[in-house]
Amino acid sequence: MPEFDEELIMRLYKTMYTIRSFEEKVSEQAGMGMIPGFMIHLSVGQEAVAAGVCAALRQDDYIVSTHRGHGHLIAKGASTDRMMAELRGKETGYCRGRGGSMHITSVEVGGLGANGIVGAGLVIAPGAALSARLRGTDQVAVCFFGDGASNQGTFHEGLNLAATWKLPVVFVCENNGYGFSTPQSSHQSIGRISRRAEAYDMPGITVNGDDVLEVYLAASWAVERAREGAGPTLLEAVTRRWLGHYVDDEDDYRSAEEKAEFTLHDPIEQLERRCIEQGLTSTSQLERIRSEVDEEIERACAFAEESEEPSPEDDPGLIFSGGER
Ligand SMILES: Cc1ncc(C[n+]2csc(CCOP(=O)(O)OP(=O)(O)O)c2C)c(N)n1
Ligand SMILES: [Mg+2]
Repeated sequence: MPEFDEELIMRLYKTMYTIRSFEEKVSEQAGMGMIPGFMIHLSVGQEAVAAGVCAALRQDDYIVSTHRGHGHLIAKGASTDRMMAELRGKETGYCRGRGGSMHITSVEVGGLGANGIVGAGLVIAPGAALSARLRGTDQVAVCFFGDGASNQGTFHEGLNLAATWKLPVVFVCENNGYGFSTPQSSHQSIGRISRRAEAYDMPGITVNGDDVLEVYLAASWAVERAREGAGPTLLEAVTRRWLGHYVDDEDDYRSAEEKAEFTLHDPIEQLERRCIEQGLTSTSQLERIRSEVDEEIERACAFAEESEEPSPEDDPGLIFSGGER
């Protein structure tokens, strides 16, 4: 069982705070019309899931993300400057400005893509895991998906195949209680999605997705199990999406009282309190991490701002069609 040493806790804290700081900046810039498109999905409030799960992974392990994927990629080690450039549609972005928020990825850190198709990753991750087995490596593939996605056919296909072939996959359900505006109680008859694991004879675990240490412990167990060849796990992390479904969503389907509750469960503040109470760190050390991260995000914004727009002559559509449209 992994130990919670100070280095690990500070790393988890820094990752969560980087995701928060990055996305708050994205929200601000989207509001100013600086980010092309309106389909920008933020994960503010859900940072502990990405941070806790990815801390249990190696650089060469895979993650398959969702439409709400900035946090997953940051937690897996992507650089915030190239991410910010991608969101701004610049040539220096991870996908040379062609992917944007919903299709961003970095293969170098094991990212197999964000995806606009809800539930698509549930069949991509078993494929990545199968490739690892066929190549004789011990890589693991993590699939992030939402509560809404757990009703897609791909959920059942992906879990069934992964369990039957004992593939090294960890299925991580970020249960934020909503599929867009539909509350979980209106889109499925069960409360705990992890119970569905029973149907595929794999372990199903539900954790408090606001508690990064709990997420990390459960993910470490599932990743180790997958790596040793014991097969997949369904890990459900119960969490909260603080903001609208996407940046322009008015979010009028949730009451003011419900929204006010969210911040009481802030995963970053919870870890801060725990660290101070247990004497693991000092307030000034945490402040130092936050100001370093804020500076990093400012540099990322400047990098994106100064980067070139993609050139029309270099349009991949033109290249693939030999210059003809
Ligand atoms: C196959 C498919 N169906 C519907 C949509 C429209 N859509 C986009 S996000 C979303 C809700 C997804 O909910 P969930 O899986 O819980 O993820 P969350 O947004 O809560 O992170 C829907 C229905 C889509 N993009 N793809
Ligand atoms: Mg959801």
